[in-house]
Amino acid sequence: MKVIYTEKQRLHHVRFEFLNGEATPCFEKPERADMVLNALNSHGGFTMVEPNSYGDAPMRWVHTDDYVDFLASCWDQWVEAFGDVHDASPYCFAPARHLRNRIPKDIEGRLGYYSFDMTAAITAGSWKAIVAATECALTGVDLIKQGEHAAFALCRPPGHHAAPDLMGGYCYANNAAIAAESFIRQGAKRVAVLDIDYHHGNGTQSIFYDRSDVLFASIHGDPDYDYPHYLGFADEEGEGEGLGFNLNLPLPLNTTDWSVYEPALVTALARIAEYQPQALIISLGMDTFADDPISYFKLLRNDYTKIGWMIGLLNIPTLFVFEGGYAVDDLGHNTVAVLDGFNK
Ligand code: Q9C
Ligand code: ZN
Repeated sequence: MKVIYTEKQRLHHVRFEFLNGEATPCFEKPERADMVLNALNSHGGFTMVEPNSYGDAPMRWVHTDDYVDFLASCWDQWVEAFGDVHDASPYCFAPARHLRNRIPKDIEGRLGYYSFDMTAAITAGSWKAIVAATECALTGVDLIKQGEHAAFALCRPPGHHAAPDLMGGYCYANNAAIAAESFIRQGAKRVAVLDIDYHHGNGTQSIFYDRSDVLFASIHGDPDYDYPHYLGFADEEGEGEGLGFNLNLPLPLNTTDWSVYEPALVTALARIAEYQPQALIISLGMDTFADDPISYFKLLRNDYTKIGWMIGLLNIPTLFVFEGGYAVDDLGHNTVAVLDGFNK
């Protein structure tokens, strides 16, 4: 299987995030990709390829122009205002109730306008890495269009929390959504996105909520008790044309081991099989692992082999797009287990 990765993604490295009120080194860090690369190389059977160049035009398929322009210019505006000592981080938010939904002129106002939380700061190299991550996903689509049955886009930063004009949850550009849209623009009538990150893929859901040509299915920790808190409930089924094409399967924290996870996966895969997509995108978050430091499911290494195997049984051209996963010691081997299971 081909793996698309570029070192340019290392340029994005946020220093701190707030966890339980404390400034903590950011969990989403370049070493995550290193661990996956190491495991892929020591396992063998994977070929690393560099992404093609696509620029930021594909980002504008699913994100608004003003948001993409903001991402591209944010760091320079921040440096002009405050220097380059600290990461550009919002503290005040437009989506809050009782406030006006208008785009302010100053950088702090704009950061808050385009953010829904404080976990997506911007650093000097972020923009280049954000573009590079989308290019990894887009290259994966094109490899599949050229005849590969599957590919793995090792994207950083991740993307599934990024909505049309909002960053958050370590995500800026929605790599999986851009890949889905690329399949559609190259002629696919139906594309499915299966999101198995521990956190609900609120951004992907929002992007495709009123569309029937992209089915979104997500298995995740119950948002009544965990991030992203305000989306991802079972009664969100799509709207308009998209009604019936959004499937959320929230599961309980702490008690979700394989015995609870497997039936949800069977439900999601059955819905995807019924939909008969021409391409499948897996938002591959590995934070469902028992030892993940910020998540509460109890999946184990061999469960990942079963997940990959079950996805492979659908026999649909499949692009894996890397999302979350923060237990760095096991992250690489767990990721390889999914891909290995898929290949069995
Ligand atoms: N106490 C991804 O996995 N912080 N983003 C949660 C819960 C934000 C996760 C803290 C988690 C974002 C791509
Ligand atoms: Zn996650």
